[in-house]
Amino acid sequence: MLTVWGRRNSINVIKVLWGLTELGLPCERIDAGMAFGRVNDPDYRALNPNGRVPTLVDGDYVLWESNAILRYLCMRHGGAKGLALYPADPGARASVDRWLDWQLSTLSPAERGLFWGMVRTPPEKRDMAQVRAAMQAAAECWAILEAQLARHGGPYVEGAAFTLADIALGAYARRWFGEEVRIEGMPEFPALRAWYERLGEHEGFRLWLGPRLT
Ligand SMILES: N[C@@H](CCC(=O)N[C@@H](CS)C(=O)NCC(=O)O)C(=O)O
Repeated sequence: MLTVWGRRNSINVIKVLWGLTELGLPCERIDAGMAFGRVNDPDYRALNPNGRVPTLVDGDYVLWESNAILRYLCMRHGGAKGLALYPADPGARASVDRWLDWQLSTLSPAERGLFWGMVRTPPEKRDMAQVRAAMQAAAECWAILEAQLARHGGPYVEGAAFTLADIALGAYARRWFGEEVRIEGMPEFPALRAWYERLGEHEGFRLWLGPRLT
């Protein structure tokens, strides 16, 4: 049995849960992080020295870093579905990897202040100048994906096939297009929006990203 440690409102946990749903893999989930605590307990730190979520436990094997977990699930347990999500061809695989790396290194730090400012900060404490700056930074990132989608016509990030790139970026797109985070001046991205709406066809998206963001 696979075990995922992590609260279900964490974007990095959600990516993993969506991946598991795509692959049809059952898991046990244990709440941890923020209000649930646990992440500073010695037994949890032994699993994940960062004290972050998610952590995957697969028998004796333990793994942290959500995108690494997604890759592992595809390679270890995914079979043909795993190869569709994370293709074997080196060029196709590296193209998916670059979006996973880009999500971690570029998109996530850029949009963090928008999500935290609008969803996890009470209105009276919001610094709207910071929120707007984060919105601009996130918009610059989304413009890159808009251009990619417009150039090849979709339907997915890497073209014809739905891959891990759609999961990792789709979870963040939920934070961009969601009503919880809408502020004035957000640019329209038509190709991005069409892709985002297509993600709603996926059960994993509906299950894990359908509920209100918290
Ligand atoms: N790069 C890591 C980031 C992990 C991370 O920062 N997770 C956040 C939740 S999205 C966390 O653990 N926050 C502290 C907490 O929940 O207590 C990954 O992708 O797994």
